[in-house]
Amino acid sequence: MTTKCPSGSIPHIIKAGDTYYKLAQYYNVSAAQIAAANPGMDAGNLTIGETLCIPAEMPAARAAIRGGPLRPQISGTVDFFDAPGGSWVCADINGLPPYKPAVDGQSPVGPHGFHIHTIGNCQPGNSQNPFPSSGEHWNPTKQPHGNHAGDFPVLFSNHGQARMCFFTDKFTPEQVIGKSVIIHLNPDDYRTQPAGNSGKKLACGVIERV
Ligand SMILES: [Cu+2]
Repeated sequence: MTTKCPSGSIPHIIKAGDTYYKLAQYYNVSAAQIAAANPGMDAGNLTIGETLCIPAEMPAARAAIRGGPLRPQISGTVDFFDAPGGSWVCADINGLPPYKPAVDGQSPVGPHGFHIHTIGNCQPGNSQNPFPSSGEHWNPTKQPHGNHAGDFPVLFSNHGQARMCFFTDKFTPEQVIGKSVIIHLNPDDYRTQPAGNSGKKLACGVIERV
């Protein structure tokens, strides 16, 4: 079933485990607002694949995320909403690799380093050097890594799926249009310079105006 949502609301395709409460947290609205905007829906019996209209502001910018040579099955979105004093950033990513603990001095696989890089070029490259054209971390204020404007919280996978929203006062959505969002293989330690020792690039998306 396809539903056209009124302007000023976001179509959300219902996935396993979705509840009005969880979606309210994810989209930064109230569960009551979601209920009011979807009068025909039974909140206690949501049907996977149907569309809910979320009465939230449309994102100002979005990166469509695609996996590269090391993990082609990754897909998803990172949305950037205008928020007072900065941006509200929401990631919804599928196809992440299974967690692997650190062994033999190698970094664990996941949770995943997650950053804005300077160049909006997601040319996949090869498995030795994925996404070679996406540039370094976006760091307009010349801060150490850990406090780059484009440093994000690590991305936690739940059997391949990650969903997270966070607030940052380090940029507005307008300021990051044309840059890229990168997901790395390994966790970000937020201290190794210049990139947190987060390993190879698994996925990339160019941030575009919505
Ligand atoms: Cu990065």
